[in-house]
Amino acid sequence: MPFSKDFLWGGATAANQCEGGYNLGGRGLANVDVVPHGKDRFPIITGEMKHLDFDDQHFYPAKEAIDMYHHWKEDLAMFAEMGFKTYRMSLAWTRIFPKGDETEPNEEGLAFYEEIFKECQRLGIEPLVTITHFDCPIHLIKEYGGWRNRKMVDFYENLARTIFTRFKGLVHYWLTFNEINMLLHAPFMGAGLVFEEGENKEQAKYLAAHHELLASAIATKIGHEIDPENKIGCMLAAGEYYPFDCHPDNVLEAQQQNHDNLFFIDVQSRGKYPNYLLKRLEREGIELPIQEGDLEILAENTVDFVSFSYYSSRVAKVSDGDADKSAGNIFESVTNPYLEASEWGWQIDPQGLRITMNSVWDRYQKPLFVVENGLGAVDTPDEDGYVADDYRIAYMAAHIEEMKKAVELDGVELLGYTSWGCIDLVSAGTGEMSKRYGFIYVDRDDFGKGSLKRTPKKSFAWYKKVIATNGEDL
Ligand code: BGP
Repeated sequence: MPFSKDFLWGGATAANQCEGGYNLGGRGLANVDVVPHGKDRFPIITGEMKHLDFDDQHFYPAKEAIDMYHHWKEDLAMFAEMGFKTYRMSLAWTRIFPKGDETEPNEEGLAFYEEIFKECQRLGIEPLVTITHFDCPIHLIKEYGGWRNRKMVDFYENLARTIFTRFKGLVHYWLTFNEINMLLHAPFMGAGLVFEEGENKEQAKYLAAHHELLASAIATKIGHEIDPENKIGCMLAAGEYYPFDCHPDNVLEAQQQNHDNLFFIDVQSRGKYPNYLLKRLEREGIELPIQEGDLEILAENTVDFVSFSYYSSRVAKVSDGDADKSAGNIFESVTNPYLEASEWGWQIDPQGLRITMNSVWDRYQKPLFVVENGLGAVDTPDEDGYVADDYRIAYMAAHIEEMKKAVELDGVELLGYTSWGCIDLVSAGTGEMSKRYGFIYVDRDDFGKGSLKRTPKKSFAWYKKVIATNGEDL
């Protein structure tokens, strides 16, 4: 049997994509609340367009999302019915610190999550909690400029200390930042950055990167001090870059693009900035805002495990200006002619999961955790609301099969697997509801219409069987 008996099967969500209740329970506004659906979404999430408030011209899907704020108990019951051993979710920072810079937390927000964790415990589901998933209080963006400001480290530390203390014994698995490398591609989502006219954008991103890495290390330290049982991980938007062909230029290009993604994890897992990054930043005249003592903090507080999302591999080619491009997780890549693609143009490469797992394992020699993987597809329910999503089952079975090989044939150490969007939720990239990932259909459309009724899809029963057989029966 490739997977250990305590292998953590489950599913993943993020507060901003499912919770809703944006103005309830004393919650403050967050960056993700004001990101609309539609054509302005992309310039906003990349920090190119300033949009920090609601207006009448846009629809804001995160405001209500799938209203998990009111449906969480029913949703957890369905996850338990599938046999989930773990449930990955994130905290809305603004439920706990509505503005972000308060010293005292909002009790209502803490109580909300405490109830969820207690219910998880009752159901035998181990929560896996992402402290920040594309989430930053809007007040911290307006007042401090987001993560380019070092004060963010203190605010995050306060958040981390508060939650580690309050949820001690209820939560044992933590991720500090979702897809930390996404900061370079979606800086408003990843770091609350909105670029000023004429600002050196690369410089701003690396200021934010250092501050997040430092905050992550400090949180890891505090988490371990408060409860030595805590397992704290980093989280990478993974997907190996393949060279377009064996031309050494393309092989080198792939290596360099892999470096750009991996440097965050190098710091979090190995405890120091890699030379390749320091040399490049030096050549480009970009400075890291390292202060006395920072490097020691990074060195002394590395993560316990390395988690990642995997949707596709990527392809690197020098001077790829005229190459065919395929859509991907926020950023596009050169098209791989050997692969099919999803309806949203994301290429499908199950073997790439095995390849990626091997690379990450070889590099860090720490247990891995696949915390996102899945297929965003259009689902068409029949008159009873049932979706026969064989395409999703095929996608997941193929990926789990390759994951199995990585464990069984290659000896990669793996803690668990949480599929992305185990219940339909709002897409991070597009803001659509129609890009569905779930085992559970949620009746809601791209503009917020629908009853919010939950209905198991065909994949629900399939995943239940996968978990029951510990991945044997796919
Ligand atoms: C990752 C994010 C998730 C999720 C997923 C799918 O980048 O961590 O939040 O949304 O991608 O992307 P999308 O929702 O754009 O289909």
